[in-house]
Amino acid sequence: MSDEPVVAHSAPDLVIPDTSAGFAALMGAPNAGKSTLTNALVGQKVSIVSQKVQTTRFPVRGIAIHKTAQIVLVDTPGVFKPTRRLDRAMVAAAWAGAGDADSLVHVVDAAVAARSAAGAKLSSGDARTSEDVERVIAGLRETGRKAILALNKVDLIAPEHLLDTSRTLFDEGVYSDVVMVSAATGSGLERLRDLLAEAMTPGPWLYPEDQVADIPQMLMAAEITREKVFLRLHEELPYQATVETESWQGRKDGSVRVDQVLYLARENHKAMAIGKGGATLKWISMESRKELQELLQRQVHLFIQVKVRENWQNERARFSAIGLEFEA
Ligand SMILES: Nc1nc2c(ncn2[C@@H]2O[C@H](COP(=O)(O)OP(=O)(O)OP(=O)(O)O)[C@@H](O)[C@H]2O)c(=O)[nH]1
Ligand SMILES: [Mg+2]
Repeated sequence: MSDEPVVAHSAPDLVIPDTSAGFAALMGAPNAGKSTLTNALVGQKVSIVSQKVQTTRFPVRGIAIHKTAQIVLVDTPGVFKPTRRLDRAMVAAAWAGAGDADSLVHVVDAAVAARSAAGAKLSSGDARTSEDVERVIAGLRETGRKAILALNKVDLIAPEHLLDTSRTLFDEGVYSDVVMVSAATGSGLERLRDLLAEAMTPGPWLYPEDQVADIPQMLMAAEITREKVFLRLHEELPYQATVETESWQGRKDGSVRVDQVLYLARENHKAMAIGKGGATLKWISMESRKELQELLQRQVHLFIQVKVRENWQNERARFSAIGLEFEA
C-alpha cells in the first residue's frame, strides 16, 4: 500500500504560504567574525565575541527575520586543528551544526585572506588562519555542498585588494556566491540577508516572531561571564576556564539571584582570576551583571565562585553543561 496521504479528488486551491524558514550555519576559522556577524544579522547580541581565537565553544542559534523569511542562524565554533578533548568537541560541533543547516556561510577574515593572496610572508597567526580556511574548504569539498563565501572585515582593507582575494577563493569551486561584508559596520549585510532568505524553505516559521535566540537563560548567563573572562584574562587561562550557572532564583521583588562557578585548571590561575584585592573578579562580575540586567530587564544579583578543578577538561559533566559531545 502506498503511504501517500489520502487527498480529496476535488482538492481545494493550493494555499502557497508566503513565509519561509530554515537554518543557516556560519562556519569558518577562529576569529573570522562569525559571532559578530550572527549578532549583526540578528540585530542583537546572542553570541559572545572577543578578540581572541576560539571564543565560541558550541553552536549558538540566533534568529533573524528578513522579508517573509525566518532565518535561524547557527553560529559555530571555529574550525582548527584540534589538540585537546575540548578542541575536538568544538570542531565536531561546528561540522555537526553545518550538517544540519539548509544554507552554509563560510566566513573568512578578508584582511588575512588578502595578505595570504598577496603572497607576503605571513605572521604565525595569519598562517594558522590560512590553514584553517583551507581546512574549511576541504571540509566543504568533502560534503559536496556549496557555501556562500562571506568575506568579512572589509572595513579593514582597501577595496582594490578585495577582487583578487575573492577570485582566488572562489576558484576553489566550493562557493555558490560571494558577499563582501563588514559585521562591524553592517556593510554588505543586506545582500547576505537576501541570499539567506532565498535559501529558506517555504513553510511556517520555526520560532515565535519575537524570539531572537534559542539558548537556555542559564547557559546564556554563563556565556556572558565567560566572555568577560576572555576579555580580561590572557594567555592560556581563558582556554583552561569554563563557567557554569548553578542556580537561578527569582525573588519576590522581581530581581534574580544567579550563582555561577568559574572553573579553572590551575592553582596559579585562581590568583590571576581574582586579581589584586579581588579587582579582576570584581570587574568580571560587574560587567557580566550589567549585561545580564540589560538582557533580562531586571535587577540581577550575581555570585561567582572560583574553583580549581585540574581535570575539568576530562569531566563529562563540564561538556554536557555546554551541550558538547564528550567523545567527539
Ligand atoms: N574590523 C572588524 N572587526 C571585526 C569584524 N567582525 C568581527 N570583528 C572582530 O573580530 C574579532 C573576532 O570576532 P568574533 O565574532 O568573536 O569571531 P568568531 O569567528 O566568532 O571567533 P571564534 O568564536 O573564536 O571562532 C573581534 O574582535 C571582533 O570585534 C568586522 O567586520 N570588522
Ligand atoms: Mg565566535
